Amino acid sequence: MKFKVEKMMCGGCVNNVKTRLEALEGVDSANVDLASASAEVEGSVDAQVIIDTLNAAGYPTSLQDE
Ligand SMILES: [Cu+2]
Repeated sequence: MKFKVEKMMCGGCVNNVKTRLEALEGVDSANVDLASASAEVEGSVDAQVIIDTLNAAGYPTSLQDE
């Protein structure tokens, strides 16, 4: 699944988002990219869980069409 993740400003934000995603149950891997403001998540987690988690962390997130 690919997500648009807004308000990431630096490498610290990227690491923060990546750590939060990989802490979620069902997430196998998360690749977060600052330049394209996106996150690619592999696993069996529900997209809404990702969106809620990152929104709560201060990064407005939405599912991106393939
Ligand atoms: Cu930052």
